[in-house]
Amino acid sequence: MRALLLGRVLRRERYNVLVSYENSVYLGLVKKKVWEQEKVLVNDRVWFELITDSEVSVERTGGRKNYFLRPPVANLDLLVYVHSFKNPQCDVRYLDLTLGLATLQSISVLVLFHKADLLRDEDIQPWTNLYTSLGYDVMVTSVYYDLSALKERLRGKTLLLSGPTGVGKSSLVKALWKDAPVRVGDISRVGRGKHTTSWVELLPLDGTYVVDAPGFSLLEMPAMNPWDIQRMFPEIETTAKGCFFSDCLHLKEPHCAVKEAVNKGLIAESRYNSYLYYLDKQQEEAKKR
Ligand SMILES: Nc1nc2c(ncn2[C@@H]2O[C@H](COP(=O)(O)OP(=O)(O)OP(=O)(O)O)[C@@H](O)[C@H]2O)c(=O)[nH]1
Ligand SMILES: [Zn+2]
Repeated sequence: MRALLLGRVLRRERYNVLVSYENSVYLGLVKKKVWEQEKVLVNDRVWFELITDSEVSVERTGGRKNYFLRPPVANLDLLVYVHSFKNPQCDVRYLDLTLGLATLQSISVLVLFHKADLLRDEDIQPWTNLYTSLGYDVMVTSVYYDLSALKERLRGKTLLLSGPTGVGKSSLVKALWKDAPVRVGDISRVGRGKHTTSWVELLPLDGTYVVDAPGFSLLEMPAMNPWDIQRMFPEIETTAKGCFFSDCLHLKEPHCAVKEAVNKGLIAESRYNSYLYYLDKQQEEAKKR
């Protein structure tokens, strides 16, 4: 048996992938069983065998430090979540979900409060204070501001840029890396939604790898239990230790330390509302299963 080589998946389409190994890129044919059982995600390490000069057979995936199925990507160094308060006014729920999902997998997150040119500093400051106090990394950005500190922060990382549609993700990529093959308002992307065949790939941009995943602008909530939802909100999880009932979900239970903390302003109401929203969503999903 020939020895297998270890490569990296740069791009994923239906049943095949592009695999980089040393300085070459190969078309990787994925065995049906491997595709179905292991999925094979963008940025996966994969063990492969050479078939021809340009084709390889992907035999299995290597270990993953983290992964998402939608978009199909693994081994992220950083999740960058872009939020704007105006044009569009985004719901912080999506921000809280992304932070929560990253927390569950111990992925570093960077929050960008973007389009800051449209707002006054004092409108953003309370939000920056909130998320910074929770231990998250926050930067206030605009394509009209100097982005060199952000570019430095991203250097060498493999990252996923997430955020509601229209928040400015493509514009940011274009502003950070002038020769990025990302077109602002690209018409060809329209319609490449959930049900159309599409590919996901890593864009090498000056030492940084950015996942290009059209149609997956926001992460989706996977199947979870109520305790996972609680773990997505570290300040709620910590405070819950003081609840009278050990299985308190912080809804209508008496002597709930979480609700007391919300009333006292120690836990932000917006965070508690996000928690309630995802708990409710989880329970709806659980009923369907
Ligand atoms: N005022 C202002 N407008 C911005 C900024 N960044 C992007 N925009 C504008 O916001 C609009 C949407 O930007 P895109 O980059 O297409 O947004 P996107 O997040 O990639 O959107 P999707 O591809 O739909 O997910 C465009 O009209 C941009 O010119 C900014 O910092 N300030
Ligand atoms: Zn409670």
